Amino acid sequence: MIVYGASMSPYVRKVLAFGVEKGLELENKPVGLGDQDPEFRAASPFGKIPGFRDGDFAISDSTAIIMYLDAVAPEPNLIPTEPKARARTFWWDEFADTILMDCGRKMFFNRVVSPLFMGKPGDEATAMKAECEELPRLVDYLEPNIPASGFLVEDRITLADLAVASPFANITRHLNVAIDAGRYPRVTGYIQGILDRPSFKPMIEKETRFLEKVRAQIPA
Ligand SMILES: N[C@@H](CCC(=O)N[C@@H](CS)C(=O)NCC(=O)O)C(=O)O
Repeated sequence: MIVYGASMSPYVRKVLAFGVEKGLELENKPVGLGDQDPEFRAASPFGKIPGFRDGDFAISDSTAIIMYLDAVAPEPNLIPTEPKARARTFWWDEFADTILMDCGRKMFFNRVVSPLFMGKPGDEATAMKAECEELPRLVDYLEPNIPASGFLVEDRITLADLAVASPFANITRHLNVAIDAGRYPRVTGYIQGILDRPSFKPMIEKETRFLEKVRAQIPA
C-alpha cells in the first residue's frame, strides 16, 4: 500500500502514524505539492496530499484513506465503536482537519512553504495573526477537553489523538511556536505525549533534519 505525499503535511503524517499504530506496512512516496507523477494524480485528482494506492484501488483524503485502512485492518482498534465515542472521534478528526489546520496552515505556509520551497517571502502579518489571535482560542478550547489520561477519547490512543496532535508537530516543532505550559499544562503534556509515540517521533525527527538542511541552504 502506497501513501503519496511528504509527511511534513499534517494530513499525510496522520495517515502514516495511523498505519504504524495499526502495524501496517505502508510505503511512503513523498511527492510534493503540484507533483505531476501520473500514479499520484490518478490517486489524487486535485493534486492534494495524501493520495493512496492499494493495487488497482486509489483514493485521496486523509480520512477516506484511514477509513479504508481501518476496514482492511480492524485491529488494534483506533476508531471506537460505541456511538458517542465514535462520534467524538470524528469530531476531533474534523476539528483538526479544518479548524486547527486553517490556523496552522497560515503559519506554516507563510513561514516555511512560501519562503523555503517557493522562493517567495511569506505574509508574516497573516502568520502572526494566526499565532496570536486564532491559536490561543483553539488551545483555550482544548485545555479543559483533554482528559487526565492524556487521550481524547476512551482513555486510549484513537484516531482523535493522531489527528489533533499531527498539526501541532508543524506548529510547536517545525515553527517553534511555544504553548505556555503554565497556562496550558494539559495541552502541552498531551502534545508531547502523542508526538513522542513511536508512530510520530522518528517521522518528525526526519522532517526536522530535512528542514534544517533546507534552512541552511537559504541565505540569511
Ligand atoms: N481534506 C484533505 C486535505 C488535504 C490537503 O489540503 N493537503 C494539502 C497539504 S497539507 C495540499 O495538498 N495542498 C495543496 C492544494 O490544496 O493544492 C485531507 O484530509 O487529506
